[in-house]
Amino acid sequence: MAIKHHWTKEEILAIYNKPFMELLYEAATVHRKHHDPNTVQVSTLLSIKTGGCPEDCGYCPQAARYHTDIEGNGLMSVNQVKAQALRAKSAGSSRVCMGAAWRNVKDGPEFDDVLEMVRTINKLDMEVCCTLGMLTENQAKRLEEAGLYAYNHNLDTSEEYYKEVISTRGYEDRLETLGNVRKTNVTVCSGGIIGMGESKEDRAGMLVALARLNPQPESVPINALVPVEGTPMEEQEPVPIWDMVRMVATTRIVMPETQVRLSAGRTNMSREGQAMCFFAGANSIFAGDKLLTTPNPDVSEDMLMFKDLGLNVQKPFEKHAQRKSVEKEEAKVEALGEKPKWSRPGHKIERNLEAQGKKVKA
Ligand code: SAM
Ligand code: DTB
Ligand code: SF4
Repeated sequence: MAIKHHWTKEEILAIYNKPFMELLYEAATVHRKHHDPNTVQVSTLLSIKTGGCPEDCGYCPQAARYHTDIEGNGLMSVNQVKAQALRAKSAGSSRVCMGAAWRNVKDGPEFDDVLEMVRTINKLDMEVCCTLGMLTENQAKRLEEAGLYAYNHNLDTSEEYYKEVISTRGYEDRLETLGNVRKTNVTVCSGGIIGMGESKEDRAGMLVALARLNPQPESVPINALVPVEGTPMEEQEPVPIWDMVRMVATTRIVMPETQVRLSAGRTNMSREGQAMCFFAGANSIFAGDKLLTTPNPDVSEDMLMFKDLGLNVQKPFEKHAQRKSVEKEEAKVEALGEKPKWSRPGHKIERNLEAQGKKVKA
């Protein structure tokens, strides 16, 4: 089935504003067509470099200019990271996402260490994701060579509202990094935050920007703002669960193949609220008692919730394996001289065909 990219803000807003039950039903229907509704991916976050960031993101406790209580650290060692990854694996995680409070990646010994961390986690048979700020094309390539599976770089909100939240970089900078990641085989993880004082139009605007990417991001994290004392957003009201479910459902409908991740903010959600999010199409969570610097539900509580809901934990590289079988199908169709219907320009499928010496049709 062809993926629609040319969504308008009005179309997405109309979906977001549907009567709740209709929205839920429609999203659940799309979800079932594209995913196993009883499987959820579990990722673990690891803050490999905490605090002291020069950026001014209004939501972020790690920005040096805000006076928050977090304890800043230098870059973790490869051994520390390996130990944490093993802990995450034994707790059931299939992916480790390493976050650094950097504006952008700088070539040098610290980046070399991060590349070694990527190689090390890869050897543990886990998916590795990084979120390190802005990247050049060459840095994206080096991460790819080290075996990076995904790069997280959020658009966070609409282009219009972005200026209200961050002044030290622009939307274009974010899109440029996403473009650099897309030049490699590393999958793209990009989403945003709700509850920062943005309008519904801004929420729809962010989804337009993400859905128009071609290919759409392989994963989209939906965060509810965790208001942290000392940041400009410390007094924001908590996100109503209905808004979270609407946002997840709308994301699912406009990006049907994407893995939608219920990200920050789960400590404020009931199990019933989270169950509605899973029904509406969320199929990934961050597990572990800490996100990057703020609390997250207890892993044992999460596993109990999975048991009660009959949810299974996705195995590492399972989605990748699915993509591989699509590649095989494409290669077969290509061999017959037809243009594959699901071919995505510039996507790894086409590059793989090229690598196999097969012609990719325009
Ligand atoms: N420095 C890198 C960057 O900005 O891309 C990577 C780390 S940054 C902490 C990753 C993401 O965490 C942000 O894009 C934002 O979506 C999310 N985040 C940060 N603080 C948050 C908060 N208080 N509540 C919810 N999400 C938050
Ligand atoms: C994402 O979208 N959410 C995660 C991950 N990507 C890096 C980070 C959430 C951070 C929440 C605030 C904190 O713990 O510092
Ligand atoms: Fe720095 Fe990332 Fe936090 Fe912004 S979100 S202040 S770039 S760590």
